[in-house]
Amino acid sequence: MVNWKSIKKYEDIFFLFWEGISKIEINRPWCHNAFRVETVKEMIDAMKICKNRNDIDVVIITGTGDKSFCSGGDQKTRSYGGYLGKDGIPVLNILDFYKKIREIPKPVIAMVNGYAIGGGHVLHVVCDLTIASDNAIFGQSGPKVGSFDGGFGSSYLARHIGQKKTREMWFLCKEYSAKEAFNMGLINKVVTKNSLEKTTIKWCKTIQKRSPMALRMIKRCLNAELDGQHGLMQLAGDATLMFYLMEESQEGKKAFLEKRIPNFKKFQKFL
Ligand code: S0N
Repeated sequence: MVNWKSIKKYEDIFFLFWEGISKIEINRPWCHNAFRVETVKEMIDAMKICKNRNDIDVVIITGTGDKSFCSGGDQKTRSYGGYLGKDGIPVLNILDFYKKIREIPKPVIAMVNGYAIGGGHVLHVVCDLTIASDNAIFGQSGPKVGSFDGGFGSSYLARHIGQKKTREMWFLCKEYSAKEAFNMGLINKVVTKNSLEKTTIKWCKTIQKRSPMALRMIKRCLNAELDGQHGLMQLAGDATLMFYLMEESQEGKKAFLEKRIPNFKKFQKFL
């Protein structure tokens, strides 16, 4: 029995927690869980909390209801130069949220419960794993509504399903069933609508038995290949973290503070 408890109240999202698992749920079902500027700001804030809290092991992203995961940017708030927030400044802040998903050193699972369209499709692509219900529908709609995502939404997508299929998806704006998505390697698993959350929780529970540091490092290494210097910086940051945990690193700091020459000779040089 899963007993979700609210971590923090927001206007556009639910942010929930249960036994080391957090769930960020877009709650705008009247527009198929399209995100507006405020929705994205809230998701970024929630993701920061997920990163900082030691008792959160894994993050689920989903949408309210059983019709939609997310239908991308709210076209009703789109203006000249981006999406308009309450401050009236046009932005495309969803890109910052995609970066947060890549950067958090914990697994992020997209639990796709219906339409994953446009920026909503990119949202699941960027997540580490995707589990979908059998009524889920996947597609890119940019060229239909006058937009495109040349970042993760295309280059990373092509790493999953190949260049030809990615071009087909973008050029034709076709929609694909969960079964088709699974067969093209776009998602990890398809389950019935009723068992979607149960299966996702089961995957989370399995992940929770694994070494957090090993998961962190493997995520960083997989990202580094595509993320260039930024990916290397993140990987190097974690290598530094691991070095800080070693006695050899501690010796350097201690010697400096004790105003003596560090004795690095005593440490084994591994082959
Ligand atoms: C999801 C679809 C396929 C569902 O179709 P269905 O079942 O026929 O329902 P509808 O009657 O169409 O929808 C019901 C109500 O929901 C509203 N609605 C649906 N989607 C949106 C949306 N994205 N924004 C605002 N409203 C939405 C409908 O308008 C309707 O409301 P009412 O009843 O009041 O008329 C179908 O709805 C669909 O195709 N939706 C649009 C999907 C889409 O094109 N999304 C946007 C794609 N672009 C992005 O997401 C850009 C993302 C982004 O920010 C970005 C990121 C990186 C680089 C570039 C960009 C960029 O902006 O360009």
